[in-house]
Amino acid sequence: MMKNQKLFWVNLIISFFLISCGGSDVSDPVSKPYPTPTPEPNPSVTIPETESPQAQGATYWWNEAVFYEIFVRSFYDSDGDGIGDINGIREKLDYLQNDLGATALWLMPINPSPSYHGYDVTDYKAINPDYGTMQDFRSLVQELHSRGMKIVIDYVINHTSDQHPWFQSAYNDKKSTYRDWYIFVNPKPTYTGSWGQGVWHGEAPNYYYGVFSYVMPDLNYNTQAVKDEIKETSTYWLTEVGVDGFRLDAAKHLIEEGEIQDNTDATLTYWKEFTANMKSDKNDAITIAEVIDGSQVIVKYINNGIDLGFEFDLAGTILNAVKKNSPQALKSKLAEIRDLYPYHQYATFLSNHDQDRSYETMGKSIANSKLAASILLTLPGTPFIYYGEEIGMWGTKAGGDEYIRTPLHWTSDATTAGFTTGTPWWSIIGDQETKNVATQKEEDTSLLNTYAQLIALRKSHPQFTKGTFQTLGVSSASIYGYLREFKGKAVIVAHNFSNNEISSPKIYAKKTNLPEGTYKVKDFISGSYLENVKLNEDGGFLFQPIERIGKKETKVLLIEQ
Ligand SMILES: [Ca+2]
Ligand SMILES: [Ca+2]
Repeated sequence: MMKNQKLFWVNLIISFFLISCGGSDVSDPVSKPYPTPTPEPNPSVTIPETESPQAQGATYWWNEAVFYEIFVRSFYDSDGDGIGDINGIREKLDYLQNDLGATALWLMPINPSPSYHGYDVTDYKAINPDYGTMQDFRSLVQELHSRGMKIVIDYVINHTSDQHPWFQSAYNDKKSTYRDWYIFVNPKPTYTGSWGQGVWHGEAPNYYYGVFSYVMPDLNYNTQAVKDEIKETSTYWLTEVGVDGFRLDAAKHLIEEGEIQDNTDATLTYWKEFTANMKSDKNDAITIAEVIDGSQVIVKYINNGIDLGFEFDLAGTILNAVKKNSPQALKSKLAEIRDLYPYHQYATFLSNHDQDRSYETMGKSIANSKLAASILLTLPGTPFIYYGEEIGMWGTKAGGDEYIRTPLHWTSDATTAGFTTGTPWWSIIGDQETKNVATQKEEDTSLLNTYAQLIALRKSHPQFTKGTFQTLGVSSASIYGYLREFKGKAVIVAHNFSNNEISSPKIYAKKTNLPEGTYKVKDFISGSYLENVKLNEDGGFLFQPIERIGKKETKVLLIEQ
């Protein structure tokens, strides 16, 4: 007792001393004052070259959009048959718009199809009866538009289903008017497709071409009637149903030139014609191409009328960089992309319905998932979020693609996850106790609320959507810092890729587009103002705005005069 009493008094005296001294020597790092900022480039410090400010370019509505990719079968079931449907999407629009903040939807195929995924269509102008009716879809489009949201549908026109009446007629009747809508040959050629797959299917004398599968015969775009039909179909969806554009499935496989089957000149020419027709139907309609290829190839499509292409290499690079705790590869990939594409004209994402879920790829780490989301939502380009990514759903393709397309977890319910009142079409994948919308909505620091916060930040600051991008110098190789600037307002984003906390990083730029002067610095997350930063006549600066950046943490600093 005596000893404890003595300790009490010692502590009290120390506490009093520290309080009266302003706590400057307290070992608790939380109360440590910020290091003395260096207000302007210090001549004694050699500042390494940093990237020059980017020039501003034209942007479009989709540059301000945040897209959400929906597999309708797995999103939400409105009628208890265990299959997600169009009315289910309508019921969840408050979640998408208000809780998450998405502004546009991409629906995976909604046309009738014999497969569960729908990437083999049997009627291009109808709705899959599993998902509802055309009236349901029209109501969804109407409601989205009344909310100021956009909708894009998957347009799967490289091939049809082998069950499509066109193909049935063409295969069974050599004299069919649909015979030249497909590619029939006899004898069977010996060459294979670009990944070694067999591309010739059927039996003599009806060998036919199908780049993906015998159940997906390719349409023959050397036949004018096919082009006319597909053009008329796109006009129907744009002008009569009112969709805002198309995600173009398998865009690089459209027209073969003999054994050259991918990315042919004829394919590029076709898209140029297709997009021109589309814009004459609806001038702000968007096309987003799925070209699974390198950036150098994707950009050819952008230069031939397509609005956006999914940046597959960038997606992989973001996930790898986060997993490997180093931003270096991401820095060079982003520099390449910015040089290659028209200003900001690319679609960014982490993973889609054809890839292992991003949470899985990054080692099932919520910290990694938050960092990846922070990168995705602060970069230029148009971000796409794959349903379930925002709550950390897992799943790999190893057992089949169904495992990356399982029902979305709305609640923690063990058998339905709140997806249906019936039996879900595919089992709940698990982890729904915490990886569900209802639970994560209630937790301020959940992955869902991290997405929501970043989306809100992006939408309220045009620096992110329309602003320039400039890599900053940072005193640690584990931190990736960049400046996004628009009309004299800027944001500094700093991501710590390492698994260690980093103290007092220096952040600098030799030159920026910002005018000389003193700027306020606000930490977006905490809402508090830090020390001001002074910019020299070149807009250059060197400062130490933050005392520390936690492991895998992102700091967002708003810089305003
Ligand atoms: Ca249903
Ligand atoms: Ca083709």
